[in-house]
Amino acid sequence: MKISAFLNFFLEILKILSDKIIIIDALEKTIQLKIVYYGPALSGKTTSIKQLFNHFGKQDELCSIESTVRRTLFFDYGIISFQNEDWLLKLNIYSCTGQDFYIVTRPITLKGVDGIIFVADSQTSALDRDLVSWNELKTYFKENFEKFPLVIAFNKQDLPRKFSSEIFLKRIDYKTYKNKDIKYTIAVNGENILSSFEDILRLIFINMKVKSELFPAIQTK
Ligand SMILES: Nc1nc2c(ncn2[C@@H]2O[C@H](COP(=O)(O)OP(=O)(O)OP(=O)(O)O)[C@@H](O)[C@H]2O)c(=O)[nH]1
Ligand SMILES: [Mg+2]
Repeated sequence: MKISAFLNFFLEILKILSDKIIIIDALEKTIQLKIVYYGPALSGKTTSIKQLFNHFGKQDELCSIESTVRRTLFFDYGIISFQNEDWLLKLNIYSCTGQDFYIVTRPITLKGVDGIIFVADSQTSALDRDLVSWNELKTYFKENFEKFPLVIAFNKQDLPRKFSSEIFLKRIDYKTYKNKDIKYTIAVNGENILSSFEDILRLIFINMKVKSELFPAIQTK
């Protein structure tokens, strides 16, 4: 999808929601969102973010704190902004490190998150690690996780030995969740990276719309 089509998508949403949702700073005319790529070690979180920033020509603005062997130490971080004549949409994008050695950084990175892309490694050998990572993520949310906006990206679809996504979905009892979606990605060549990103934004906005309808008194700042 071209950037213009992508932008139009947001401008449409902004038109619908700009006077309804709570994180809008009406004075500054800015909407800020935080999106985190989460998942087990080496599942492709950093690669996915890099592809996303490449797509928008922002590769120089992505800050990755990596070890000498290119593993994420704390997180990757960057901002993608969209401006129309009235509003600035600022998307703060992070990845958590998948290495357990740095586990303390994960809940910190998740603080104030609006939506998550859970990057699962689809290799058969990684299924258990995906499940452990999912269960850990759940513990950071307590009861809100069920309805929290989240896209599961089954990454590394180019590799031959993959588990069926059905197995993973059954093990996590996917059908009990709301505001969730599923994508199949190949981060190394960018396949479905943008559509996963659009999807999480869509889920975030749906979630906010619901919230604003539920709590009309606190809609605006
Ligand atoms: N074949 C294949 N390899 C991938 C894909 N996505 C990522 N990789 C490779 O998997 C390895 C790990 O990718 P990263 O993006 O660094 O993974 P990560 O999830 O950020 O890893 P940590 O930050 O250490 O948790 C790298 O060698 C990538 O090139 C994919 O879709 N297909
Ligand atoms: Mg990484």
